[in-house]
Amino acid sequence: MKRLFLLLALVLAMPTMAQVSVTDLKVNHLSAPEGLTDRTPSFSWILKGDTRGLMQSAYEVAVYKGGKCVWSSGKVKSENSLTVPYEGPELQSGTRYGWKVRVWDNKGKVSKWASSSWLTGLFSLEDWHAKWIEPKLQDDRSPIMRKEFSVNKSIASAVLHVTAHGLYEASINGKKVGDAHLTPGWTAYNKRLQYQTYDVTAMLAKGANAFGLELGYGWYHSRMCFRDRADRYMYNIHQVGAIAQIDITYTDGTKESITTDRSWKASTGEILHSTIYDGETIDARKAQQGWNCVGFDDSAWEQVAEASYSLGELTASESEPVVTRERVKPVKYFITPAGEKVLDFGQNLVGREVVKVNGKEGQEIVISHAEVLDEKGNFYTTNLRTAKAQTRYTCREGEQTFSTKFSWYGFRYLKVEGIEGDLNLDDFVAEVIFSDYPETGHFESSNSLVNHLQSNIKWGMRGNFVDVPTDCNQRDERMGWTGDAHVFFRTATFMGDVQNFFIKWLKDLALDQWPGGEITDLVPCIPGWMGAGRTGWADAGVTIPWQHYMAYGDKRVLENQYESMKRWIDFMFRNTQDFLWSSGWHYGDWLAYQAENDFGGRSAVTYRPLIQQCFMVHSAEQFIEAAKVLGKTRVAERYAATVEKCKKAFCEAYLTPRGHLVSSTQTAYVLALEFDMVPDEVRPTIAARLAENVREYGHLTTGFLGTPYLCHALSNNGYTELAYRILLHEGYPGWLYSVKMGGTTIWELWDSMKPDRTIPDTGMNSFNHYSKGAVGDWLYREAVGLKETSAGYKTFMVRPNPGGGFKYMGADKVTPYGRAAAKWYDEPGKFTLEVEVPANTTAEIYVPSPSVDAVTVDGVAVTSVADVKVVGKDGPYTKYVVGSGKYKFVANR
Ligand code: RAM
Repeated sequence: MKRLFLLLALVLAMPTMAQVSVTDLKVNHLSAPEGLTDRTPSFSWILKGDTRGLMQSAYEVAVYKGGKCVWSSGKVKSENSLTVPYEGPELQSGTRYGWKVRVWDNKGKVSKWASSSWLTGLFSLEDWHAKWIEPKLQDDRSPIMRKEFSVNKSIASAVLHVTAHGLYEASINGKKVGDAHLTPGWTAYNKRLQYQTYDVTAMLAKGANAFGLELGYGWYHSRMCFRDRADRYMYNIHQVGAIAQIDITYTDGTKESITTDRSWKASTGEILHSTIYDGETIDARKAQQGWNCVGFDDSAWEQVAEASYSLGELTASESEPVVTRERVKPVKYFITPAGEKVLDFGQNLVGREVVKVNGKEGQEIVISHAEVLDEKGNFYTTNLRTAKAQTRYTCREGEQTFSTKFSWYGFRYLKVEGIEGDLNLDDFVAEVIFSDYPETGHFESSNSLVNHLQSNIKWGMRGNFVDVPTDCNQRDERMGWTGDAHVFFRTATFMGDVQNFFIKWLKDLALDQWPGGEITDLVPCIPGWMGAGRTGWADAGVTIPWQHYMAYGDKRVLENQYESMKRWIDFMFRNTQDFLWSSGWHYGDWLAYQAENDFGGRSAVTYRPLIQQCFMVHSAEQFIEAAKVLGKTRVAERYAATVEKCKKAFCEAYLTPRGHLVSSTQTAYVLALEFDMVPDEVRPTIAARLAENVREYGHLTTGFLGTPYLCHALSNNGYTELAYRILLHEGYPGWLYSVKMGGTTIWELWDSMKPDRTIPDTGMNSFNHYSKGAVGDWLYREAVGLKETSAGYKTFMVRPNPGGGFKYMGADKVTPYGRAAAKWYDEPGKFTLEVEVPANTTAEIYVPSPSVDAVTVDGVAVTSVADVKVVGKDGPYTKYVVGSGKYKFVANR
């Protein structure tokens, strides 16, 4: 009986004892990507298992083509699970490769194989057999183009490669290919254009097939940039057009390509006009039903023209596409005092509405978009500036559903004209679109206002990560401002796996960089935009690659960006005089606190050359770290010597003997502290000046450049309570002001809306601008205290900074090694810290407690837990080192 019991216990325990397993297989950080043209792609995976202290000791990777192994790494003794390069024979175009991996843990146990695949793009220009085709356009209508072809043998695989000058939607036999929007995405179009690759094997039929392409104007052909430019051909290079080919491999081994060429026919459909700022005009009566299906009569259609553009601009896309990620229902319908019919979605979002209507032939419906209502409760669009942001739809007879295809909007409210009677909430839904990066981070606390702030940060990120990082996504701007991306990037890396999103963008940044090394204000840069080399904006080109490496642990981003980083540092160094950089025009601490009347001299203006010097040093120091990682020690030493001289020059120029900075602003003190500009012995004085300033104002005064570092500078220098005071300030200026005012995203101005709900018409006022959401980084990495100590969170720490009256606070993040989490509870007499450490990593845990004797783990004295290494006292903390697993530390106080 006893033996039976034992056996049963053993069987029940099996799943948990079950070994280490491997999940989340990725190639170049993407799950089963289609269209990679990296000849040495890199493999990564995540280890899972229940045992504490689980590490990988070895791995084996094998790559297959058509069931045959083309490369095996053999068993490699290594902890590397992030960046294992393919080292097999040359990869072939348009081919699906399978791959599998197994790992050995630190006890020698081996996992089962886990497998995945990827599909290659076109490695060489000769692989392109298609021709660029262009419809002959008379007006603004969106062209539709089609071709039928027949398939007579059985298909082994069919792969579509496609792109457009403008935007495209491809379809086969009446069905849209893939679920992406706004393809081919936005790049520095005058230098490179992405194409996408899709596995369309399952979409083709034996016999006749129809291949359709619908084109929109998109970034390529819309007016872009807030100067009211009429020229539609923004990039002014080519007409709207497309190039596409379906490469078919038959089961008998023969191949055929169905390509765009002169044999295609073109017409126009229901989209009469579609641009980024102004929206879409659709006439359902003009729709040509079944145009992309077999058997459609296209005899009245025109033949397309062929264009012989160089194919050199084509590049495989490597980031996640923009897709519909959420659907939001309206929460309220009401009529404004001005008599407008308005729907409220309860959330400021970026996307488009889908509308169901029982229409009369010729009935015109106009839908306008707004982020806010004015102080009287009326629909407010002044802040959209010249952007019309309207869907104009003309109905056919009967039930119909419509939405835009090539335009999208930033809105919380819709104004609906042209529908009689009351609106029915069920007839409307908003599709939220943004890039398909995995959302990896969460934060929660005992303070509901701060939780709301976190939600606003998340929605601000969603709304502005639409293929490129934009400043805003509603007015006539929506551009890739480098400064905004720079200051928000660290927060973004916690919230999402935005590796590929930024790998793509950084390539454009380097391509748009000026010959002298200046990085442009906008990436992709708008043709004719002359701004470049501005401090805090151009630094995106150094800070983002460096922080990218620290967040995700793949040094290829540093290899790719190294020259670009160096050129920007060289530009600044070259322009110094006696090691001080003060030339050029700069945005400075953009949108810092301004007092309404400044008789008291309270506006926070920071001397711009002082800011320049700080960012120059900070960028140079990150560049030096990058050079070290890449083994360029001589370069690192040389630049370090210059940096020291720049710091000395900073102190001589801007620091008074009694520890004032020439600009006595929060931003000046914050940058001096966080960028390590002053000697150690001066730090306490500078920190005290900062604290004094914060107390005197009772709130923050920082703009774009000081804000991301403000709370860090306080909590890193012994003023954690002041950091919380600033965070929790509910009036203007502060993060919770907009929360209290009902904001559901981050605002561009600290007072985008006044307390009486009037909206200042400053000519620049967005309600969805993520930059000030940069405080998220402080919440996750300092307040909760979950912070990497080496690249990619291979090692990290949990060092909480409790305070501010919070009863609990927690954050979790899927790191490249798996989920890491920390949550603290601050109760009278007791501090609890729950942590989760993923396999193949180790963490340093800091518990606020006077001695290790007061600390338990999972209910037993910490000193008696074998899995926890006690390091000892460290300031107000006691410190421990742990391997993977879940732990609950309790400090009795
Ligand atoms: C405005 C926006 C943007 C900022 C630039 C300098 O257009 O506020 O976010 O980066 O100015």
